[in-house]
Amino acid sequence: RKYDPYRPSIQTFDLITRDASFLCAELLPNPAEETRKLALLQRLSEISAETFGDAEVLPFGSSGNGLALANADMDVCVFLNAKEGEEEVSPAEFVERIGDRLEKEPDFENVLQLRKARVPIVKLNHINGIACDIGYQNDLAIWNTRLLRAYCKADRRVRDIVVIVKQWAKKRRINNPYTGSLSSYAYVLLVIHVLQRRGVLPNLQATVEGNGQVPFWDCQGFNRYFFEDISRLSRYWQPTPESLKQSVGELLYEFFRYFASEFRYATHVVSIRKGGLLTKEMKEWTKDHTQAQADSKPNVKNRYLFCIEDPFELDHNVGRPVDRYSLFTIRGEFMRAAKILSKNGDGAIARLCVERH
Ligand code: 3AT
Ligand code: MG
Repeated sequence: RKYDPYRPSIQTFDLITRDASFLCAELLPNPAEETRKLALLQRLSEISAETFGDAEVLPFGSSGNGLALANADMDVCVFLNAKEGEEEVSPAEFVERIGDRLEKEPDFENVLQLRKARVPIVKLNHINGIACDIGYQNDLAIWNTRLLRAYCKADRRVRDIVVIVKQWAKKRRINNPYTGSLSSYAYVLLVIHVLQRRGVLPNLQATVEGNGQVPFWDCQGFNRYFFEDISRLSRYWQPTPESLKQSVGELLYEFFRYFASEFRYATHVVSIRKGGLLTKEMKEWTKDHTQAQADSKPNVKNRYLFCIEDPFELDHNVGRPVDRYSLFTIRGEFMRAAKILSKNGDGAIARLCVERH
């Protein structure tokens, strides 16, 4: 580990840990909200079945991985089982049919069909107060949700750290891929990366039983294998003794310090699949380029300023939305956060998450 002259004392870390745990308790959704989400899921399952016949509706993102803040959107994905001889429903057609149907239902509001998006979805609000995005046949999203959930189960500190980082990113306005910053999904990958480096988390995609060969479990051409049965993880992997002593406060500080001053943005790629760093050259992620999409969808600009490899879709940079300007802002926020946590533990978590205007 790099020598750090600003590293705060154990007492400071303890204060940060205490406040982080209070804030987490405040930010997590209450049981009533969980119940409303389940009811909405049930409702969407019925409507999908009535519209398409054989359909399955699965939650993904934070509603599926246990990392939701209160009032978070719910992401769901619909899977259709086409009968033999039946034509498959295209994403655009799916969005149109389910969107038209939902518009007629009295308990749904603001139904918006995004048919031409790179990933077509329907956005809506349910009158029980939950906002929801409905996607279609996105197997990889289900698998990356399960991977994140497994990491979350592997160590109890993960959830608290992620919740604080998400709250910080939202309040500091650097949690919007549409305006050049990062998705929550990206921040979770960054947290896992730092915890892997610190020996707190294993690399579940390299953890195998038996003879040590990583199997290939195909999902849309990518390997979706990972060690998922966390109750049996201790047979194959142990956290380092040092990592067991680190508090949430210390690990939060480490997270911000790492991306403020250790990570080399110009050359490195964060890869939780490798359990460490890759270089942009190894991945040939050196030149920005515009990628044409099928059927008149808008082109996407691939940028490689902040490189975060998706754990399954290896050619996908989850940091793609980041441009020169937003990178400057995000790095500035990492520095601000590390500085706040290195000073005075008391009240640091509140200062960390002060709203930026
Ligand atoms: P919030 O609680 O909504 O802030 P979340 O955990 O639901 O956080 P996102 O809304 O960012 O996270 O993403 C929802 C899911 O969509 C997570 C992941 O399965 C998928 N996803 C999001 N962004 C990407 C991406 N850039 N690449 C691949 N999958 C993504
Ligand atoms: Mg979400």
